[in-house]
Amino acid sequence: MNRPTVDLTNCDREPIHLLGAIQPIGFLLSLTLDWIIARASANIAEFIKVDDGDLVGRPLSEIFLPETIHSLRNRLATLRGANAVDKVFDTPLTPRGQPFDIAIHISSGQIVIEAQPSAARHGDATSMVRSMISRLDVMGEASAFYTEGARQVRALTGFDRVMVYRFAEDGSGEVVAETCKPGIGSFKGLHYPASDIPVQARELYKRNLLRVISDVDAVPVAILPQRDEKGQLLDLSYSILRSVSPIHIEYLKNMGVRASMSISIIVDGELWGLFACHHYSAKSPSFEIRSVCELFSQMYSLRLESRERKEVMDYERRARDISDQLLGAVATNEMLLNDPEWLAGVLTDVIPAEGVGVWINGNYAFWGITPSTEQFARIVRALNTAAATRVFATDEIASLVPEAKDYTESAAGMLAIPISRSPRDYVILFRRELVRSVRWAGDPHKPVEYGPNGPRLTPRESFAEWQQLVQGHSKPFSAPEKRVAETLRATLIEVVLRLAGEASAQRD
Ligand code: BLA
Repeated sequence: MNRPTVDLTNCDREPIHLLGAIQPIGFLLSLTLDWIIARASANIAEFIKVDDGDLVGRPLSEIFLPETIHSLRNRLATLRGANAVDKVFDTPLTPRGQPFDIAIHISSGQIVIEAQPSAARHGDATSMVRSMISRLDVMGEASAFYTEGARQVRALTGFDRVMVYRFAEDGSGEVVAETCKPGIGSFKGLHYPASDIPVQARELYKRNLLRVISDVDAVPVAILPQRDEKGQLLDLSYSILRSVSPIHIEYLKNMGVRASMSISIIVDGELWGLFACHHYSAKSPSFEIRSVCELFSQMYSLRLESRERKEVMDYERRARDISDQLLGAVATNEMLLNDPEWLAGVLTDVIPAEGVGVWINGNYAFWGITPSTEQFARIVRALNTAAATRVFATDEIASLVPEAKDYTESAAGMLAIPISRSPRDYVILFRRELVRSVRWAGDPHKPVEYGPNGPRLTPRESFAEWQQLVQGHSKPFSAPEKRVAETLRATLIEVVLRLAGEASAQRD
């Protein structure tokens, strides 16, 4: 089996967990389940004294101290599940050898041991995380909560830049918070296309919460033999030292970044985002710091999850209040058409939009930035033929009305609420094209040079790529927004019925 050639068009297919190499900051051994060495990274002699000759096929007990093997066996016995990794700190591996930090896990039916020379310990991980977390609990606004998370990670790790990178539903992302050393420019507010962190990487990051790239200039070290007798490569999904995709290395190089680390933020079982860290010289956080980061991120994710639940509840409560306001206002507003500004104010309070159009019995009224009357009429006709009896939302009106691609500066997306039983009357919320509402922040680092994969792998180019991808699209209407719109539809139908009732009573 040959490895597929990876280029910028098929990044999703690069098997990043099967690259067969580690970073040179430590070494790796894989063992059969009876502790016979099956594979070793080619750099092992740089770390421990081994006799000449091949290690493969020899019992680990010929090399490691018996007490070290004993504590590793204990760790293995208490590992929770196949996907767990345990660590032992500050332990010598060989007689009179230096102490190592060691990680142990099971993969592809083998025991995987990774070791890195010990670093100075910081203290008790749990109490460190507790004090980091306590500072988060006083953060009110979401943006303050994100920034404080980034600050805590930076204080712990000392990376030059720490960002909170948040994924959108389509896999693209935005830097929503950032803290960095002065004078290195800002990425805050920038958006990037989904392909910058391809699908298989996002999947892996849901399972394995942290990865470090210590030095983009370091030469990866092969794990030998690459394949076992069944022809299998060692699955490095849970490896601590895994060497990473050369395409991503080039991306970092073009950014001028020398070392990077990212930690997954998981909300409701999905990859919500990452703490993304950059350093402008080589950097290799210790196993202990990595563990604290992972634990912090898990606690942070739980806090975020409950904040987001509360936000949805608050949002739905506000939507109910708005429904009540609409119903209550009928007595004073004879016709919705007479005061579109009031109606828009009420609606956009819960579903942000730049413009609102109301269409009742062939009469219409507008507020904000909307298509023209003729364009609006054609949208309504298209909606009628689409038999919209429920709320209809799209981030690309042109998918329904092709001419809409010519007026994305006034409306690129819409949410249409049918407000009469026959689908003829509507309240429509309009959103402008997304790229127009996004800020191009700061002046990101100039790329140092372009590598073999060309200029696409730079932050500025990926912002341009993202701009192209979202051209003609608005910010999509979210699932909670669509749910709220359904509630408002029921209310508006009732309002319209009442208005019709009042009108006919006045005529009688
Ligand atoms: C991985 N891409 C990543 C990672 C990040 C980014 C954070 C995780 C690895 C890490 O911690 O460094 C992207 N980094 C960003 C973004 C910002 C940032 C958006 O700082 C914004 C400020 N990358 C590309 C293209 C491809 C690609 C075009 O730009 C593929 C053709 C691939 N990115 C790619 C791959 C990985 C990756 C394969 C996985 C690396 C690995 O874990 O092995």
